[in-house]
Amino acid sequence: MYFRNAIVRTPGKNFADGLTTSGLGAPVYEKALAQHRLYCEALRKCGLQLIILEPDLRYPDSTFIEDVAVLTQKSAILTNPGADSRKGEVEAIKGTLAACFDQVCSINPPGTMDGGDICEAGDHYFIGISERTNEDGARQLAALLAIEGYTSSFVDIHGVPGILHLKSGISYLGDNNLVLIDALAGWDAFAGYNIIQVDEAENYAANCVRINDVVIMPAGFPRLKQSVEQLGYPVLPLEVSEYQKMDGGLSCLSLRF
Ligand code: CIR
Repeated sequence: MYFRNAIVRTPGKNFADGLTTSGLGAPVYEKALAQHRLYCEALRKCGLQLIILEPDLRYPDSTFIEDVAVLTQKSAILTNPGADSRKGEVEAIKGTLAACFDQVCSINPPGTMDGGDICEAGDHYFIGISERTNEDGARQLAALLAIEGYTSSFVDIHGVPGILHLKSGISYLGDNNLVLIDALAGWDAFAGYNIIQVDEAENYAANCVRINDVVIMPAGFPRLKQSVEQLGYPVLPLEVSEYQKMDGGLSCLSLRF
């Protein structure tokens, strides 16, 4: 998929009040802002035009904008985030997405979904079933995707330690290449792909993003960087330590289309 645009939301000064289980300590706001600026710069370097939304202090997690929508070639699908404190983020992004997409639909209760559970792999979508995305939400998304001609499969990640969302442990790079953490490697769900297995010590980097010709990846994970470079993708490492402290990965900081 070729991307031209991305939507991001600058973190608010109460960013540290968001949800986290990482135990890595509180993020430093000034550092988070600086990392966000560099993230935006990296997206621009990859050829994207940015829509930068203002911080929304009502929702400390709203910088993790990927969780509120699933974007396809034809439509924006608003999610219903699994965490109560994040549900209002959807209303806050609706207008922006309606201005960008002719077709906007929704995942409705009792279905829940975080965009971080949805991994696009060409014409196929892996839909993670997690603490945030339930089966009802997954079925709704599968039906919407089928109308657009996409296939999908469910991947239940309950019981996979250390990952909040499916995409915390998997990234599709294109060309049949799938980055996977150890705990997911060998699963039938991913048979037939060229698997790039992540060393356990580098699990956080499994959430990387191919944007046009480049793969952006958290800085500080040299083995995965090398494996991805060996496949022929230039890697752009980015420092995202303050987002890791809040359980967030690289992908969740933008909606790309
Ligand atoms: C949350 O727990 O919802 C946020 N603190 C982190 C969300 C990260 N989202 C993502 O990786 N897709």
